[in-house]
Amino acid sequence: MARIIGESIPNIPWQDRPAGCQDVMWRYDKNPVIKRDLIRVSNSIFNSAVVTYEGKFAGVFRCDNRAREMNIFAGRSDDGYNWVIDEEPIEFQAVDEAITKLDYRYDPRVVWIEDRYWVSWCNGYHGPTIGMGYTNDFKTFYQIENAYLPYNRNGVLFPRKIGGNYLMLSRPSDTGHTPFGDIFISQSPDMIYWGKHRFVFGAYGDGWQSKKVGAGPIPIETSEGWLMIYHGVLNSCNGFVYSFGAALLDLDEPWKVIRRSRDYLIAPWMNYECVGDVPNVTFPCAALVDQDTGRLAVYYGCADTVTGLAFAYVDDILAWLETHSYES
Ligand code: BMA
Repeated sequence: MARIIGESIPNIPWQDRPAGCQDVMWRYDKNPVIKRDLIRVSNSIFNSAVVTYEGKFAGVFRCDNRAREMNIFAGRSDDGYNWVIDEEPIEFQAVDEAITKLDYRYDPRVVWIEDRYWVSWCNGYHGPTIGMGYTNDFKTFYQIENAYLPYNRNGVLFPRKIGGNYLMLSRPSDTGHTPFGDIFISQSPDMIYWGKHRFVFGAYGDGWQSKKVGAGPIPIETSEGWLMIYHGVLNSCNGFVYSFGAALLDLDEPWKVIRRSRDYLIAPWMNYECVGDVPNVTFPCAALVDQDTGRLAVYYGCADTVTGLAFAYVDDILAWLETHSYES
């Protein structure tokens, strides 16, 4: 069994693999776990980030409102299934109002590093770039400088420094729906100045990840390498189709790819993934991992409308990568 370097989450949301299911990852049988109208103002609640907080759970949620404005909201849960999400979006305290001026915010990720929860998201600043902030209590949030020049999306931090620097995956982008997209990694000594940009991997083949790829949840540290769950996009005759798979990155030099899945783990199959504001989208932004049992719970946006939950064992994904990778 691979060793997982993370936290013990005995109360992780979990259902055993259904009888007869041969898939590496399976869905929560009561999906969607978060419905589109959980709060009064929401049109949709989807690509969202969940972490452990004081023995329970908290998160930052993408809620588009009924004017279809994209923003991020804080929420809390005792069990990871039932959520209370604030009715008002996060209001960031900032060093400079030029930074907090709101165009839009979406697709948050959250990670505990050292002494605080860091939040990254796609931030509208003369086009999409990576917004950065932090909180300790999911009540007061502070915003710092954007990580990059526009245009960029899917900024995903590693949960610890590597080689003395913070590391972040991202996906250089454009102003629109981006018909391309490869994953890069950047380093920073202080979460403000980002450099040493390296290519990790790009769109590949003719299938589910042939148009573009982007990082998903915070990478999971294991004795075998960083387990990274990422989304891939197929450009079908009926538009983009978003699925997700997994890759294994080198522990010390995570721009070096050990394996990268040939098959997807989850693709839009269920009605709530195929029908919604944007059909055929499964878009993971968060994962809880229990280091003691290897249980993994992934939160993913479904059809840009609701949030789903899916389960797997980290060891099963690592074993599956050995037989279902492009490198194998
Ligand atoms: C991407 C992002 C995601 C969204 C996806 C599908 O470019 O905008 O927020 O889920 O498209 O619409």
